[in-house]
Amino acid sequence: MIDLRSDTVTKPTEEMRKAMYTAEVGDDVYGEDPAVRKLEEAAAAILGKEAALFVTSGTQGNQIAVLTHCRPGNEILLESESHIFYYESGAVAALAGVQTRTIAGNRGAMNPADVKAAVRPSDQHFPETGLICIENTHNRAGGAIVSAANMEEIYQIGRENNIPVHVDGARLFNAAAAAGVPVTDFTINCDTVQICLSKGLGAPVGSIIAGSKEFIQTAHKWRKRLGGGLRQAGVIAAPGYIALTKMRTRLAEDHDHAKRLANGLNMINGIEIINQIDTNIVVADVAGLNLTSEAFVEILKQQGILSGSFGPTLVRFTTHFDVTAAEIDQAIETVAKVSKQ
Ligand code: TLP
Repeated sequence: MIDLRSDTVTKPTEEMRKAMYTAEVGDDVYGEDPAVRKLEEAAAAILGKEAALFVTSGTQGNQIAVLTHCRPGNEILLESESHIFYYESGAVAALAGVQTRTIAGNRGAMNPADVKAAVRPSDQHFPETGLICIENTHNRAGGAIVSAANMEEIYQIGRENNIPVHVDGARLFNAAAAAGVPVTDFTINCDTVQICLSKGLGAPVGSIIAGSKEFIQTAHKWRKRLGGGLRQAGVIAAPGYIALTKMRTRLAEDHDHAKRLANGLNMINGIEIINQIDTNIVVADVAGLNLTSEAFVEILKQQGILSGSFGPTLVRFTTHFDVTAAEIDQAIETVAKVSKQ
């Protein structure tokens, strides 16, 4: 099987598995796990924030951020197809008791003028705008990079109105690698950030949230409330540390593979690649084959290629370190074959 469903499917490397085995551990709820501390300190330094917290998943990290920044009855501003809005099971409503106000973006980037216009004036009728969320790279926009300049303008609006800005940076290191800049070029333009260790970086589990010391202190409490206070968590933090410190530099390879895949698929009659390939996500429209995405995904699966339905006729392919260039070519050949039938 060539698994292009997501970059979440990677298996831990040999080095990660060894690190799990040898990790020095303690009870992290007491703050006594050396491997967790090492990961959190490294993450805070790399992300340019005062402090960081190891959390179980990207979803948990985003939710802790919303819970920490907001009060029930607040309104949060976020892009119309952002993960927090689209893919987190309505958690912001169910857990934080906030309402969402979505802003349609261009390739995942919200227009700062739209964000400014959506900020609520002080009036007893209105909810208070409690948070602005930016997603970078933007998943449903096909791994599009939101520019640091766009983030800076939105962050400025946040500061002028006393509204914090959170970045869902599940794939922020992909953005940094593709733009050829340090990740701090992005994180300087937000109060808090969530990054996933278990996507392109290849760790088996875990995310990091980072921000001010004060934010992380409150976030600790929310993590505990959500059942995310883990004990000898060093066994999962240790591979996370390797992911964070050693896997960032190879993300460019995934981006090259995505371009190779997109170019190959685009040559096939009936398939149209609809996104600009900034990073590791390729979105194909299969309407020209007179198939639904679900039917197409199923046919491909029978031929040993896994992909994901991304809309009625849209199919997502995501590259990652467990897929080689030869397998990308094999995937293109297979799609060409099934498209002729
Ligand atoms: N995205 C997953 C699915 O949930 C769609 C994927 O396969 O792409 N933010 C962004 C931008 C994400 O893409 C994801 C995961 C998350 C947050 C949540 O991370 P996890 O899965 O660790 O909760």
